[in-house]
Amino acid sequence: NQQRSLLLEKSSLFIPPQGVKLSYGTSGFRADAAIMESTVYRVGILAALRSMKTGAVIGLMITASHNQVSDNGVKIADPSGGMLTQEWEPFADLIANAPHPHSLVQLIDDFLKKENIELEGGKAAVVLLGRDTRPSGESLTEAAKQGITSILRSTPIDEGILTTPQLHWMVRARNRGMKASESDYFEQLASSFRCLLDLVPQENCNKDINDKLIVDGADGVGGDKLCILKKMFTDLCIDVRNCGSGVLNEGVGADYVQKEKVAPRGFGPADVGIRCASLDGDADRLVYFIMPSDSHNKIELVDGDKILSLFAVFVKEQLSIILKHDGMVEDKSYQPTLGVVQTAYANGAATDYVKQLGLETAITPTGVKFLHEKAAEYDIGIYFEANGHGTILFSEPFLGWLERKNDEVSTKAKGSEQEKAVLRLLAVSRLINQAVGDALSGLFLVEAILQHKGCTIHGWNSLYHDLPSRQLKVKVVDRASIVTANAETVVVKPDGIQEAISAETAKYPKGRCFVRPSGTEDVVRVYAEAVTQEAADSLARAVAGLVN
Ligand code: NG1
Ligand code: ZN
Repeated sequence: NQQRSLLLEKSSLFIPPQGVKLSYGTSGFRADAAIMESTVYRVGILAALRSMKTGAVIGLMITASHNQVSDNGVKIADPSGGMLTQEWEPFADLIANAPHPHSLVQLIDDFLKKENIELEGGKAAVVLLGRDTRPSGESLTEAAKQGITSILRSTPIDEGILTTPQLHWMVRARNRGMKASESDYFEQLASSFRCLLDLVPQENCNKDINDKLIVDGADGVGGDKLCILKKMFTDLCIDVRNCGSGVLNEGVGADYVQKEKVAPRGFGPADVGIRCASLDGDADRLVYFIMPSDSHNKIELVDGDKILSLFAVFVKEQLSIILKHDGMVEDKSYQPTLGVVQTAYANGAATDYVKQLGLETAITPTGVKFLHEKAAEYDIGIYFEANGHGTILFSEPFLGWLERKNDEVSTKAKGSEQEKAVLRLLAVSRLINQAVGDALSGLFLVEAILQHKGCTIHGWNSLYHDLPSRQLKVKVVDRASIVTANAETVVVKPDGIQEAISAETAKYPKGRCFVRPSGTEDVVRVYAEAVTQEAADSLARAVAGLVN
């Protein structure tokens, strides 16, 4: 039939290189850009099928985030704006690795039957495409379009260069019938940020929390977008560096800053003590840092755990103001749940801190999809990876309750603290990306909260003190031979390794250590924590020796 011959014809132009086997990891497919074309083409097909199956707009993002500039990757955004459902990941692996057009077409045929997807009669497919600034992005976008148009009645819409979270946001907004262009995104961020600034308590309005913020754009897409946002405010002092004139992610970016704990390129002694932040290559991660005066470029890292803690304190405060109306009586009619979700990479001190705030905490395996899913179980779910990927999710019932509260207080208690708290949380729900972690919206929320509290980065950083930690990467022959359990905190295969790790860890007071295969790089990651930096380093090295 027509569909079959279209697929055969087009896919014969995208034959996968021999001997390459890719898998849809924690963030889609990633590899050297030179071997990605056929994969991206096939993910284009998958995106079109996913759109038909769900009857909704699907997103396809071409990025390799914090990887080196010569790599590229591709991932799918589901109708909600979240990651592709895990149920389709095996199909993604199958078609990406199908050796020739006939096997590809057969796999697709079988899948269509299994999933009951009608290519004719159902809704036409729409796929939004975005890409980061990698030079390979343009031709890979072409391959994706070819994939999408290999399925009859499927339309690609090329949104050009975007941050990953922008694309996810657009998919979510479109599927909810909301305004969904890039300028709508900027407008929503700007207006909700402005709303939070207007609600800063009087006593903190003119407090000098350190007038300036310096942002490392990783020489990627985030810096450019931040420059656009920044222009929407006259009174914001943001100095954006590493905006694309240097090599993407080379000695710059949130991943580098967080893992190496050193300042990015372009930062020097003149920046000592100033509030600094770093985005990653596709702007879905954000960390802050301070350049101390006493060392070369060793920084004080204010990581995703600290961002999470700042958000948690603020949200908890505002929520309790709302629940305490008429003086001290708590509103017992509705008790929203507030939870914090982290991974094993969260610093032990951070987890202790949020527990001590009285918040429920949960640990999931690495990968946004796991954190996001868990956070969505709460009315307000705050999740962050230590590396700076995270957001705050608000449930629909909670937002409905907040809107009703807003109506109530705007007549009965105009100008009250309660009304302000309601307006603040509503603004947060509009500012912070509801689809996925977003460095830009996260940055504006951090800035708003610091203003609100009249708090400097130093004050924020001393919410708690990180336990010294070390992360190492180990090259192994086959990283898949390491199998973990309990949110990746124990190794169950190969036999004996966990016993050896535990024995090593026991030698260190307050020691904590785990290993897991990376989902984005061909390495095994080792994480160690202990009471001194020397101890954490030595534990990490010893355990790296065990897996090698
Ligand atoms: P892998 O390579 O699976 O460790 C890394 C990050 C994840 C996540 C993904 C996606 C660490 C230790 N791991 O995954 O948290 O952000 O990249 O970008 O930072
Ligand atoms: Zn990223």
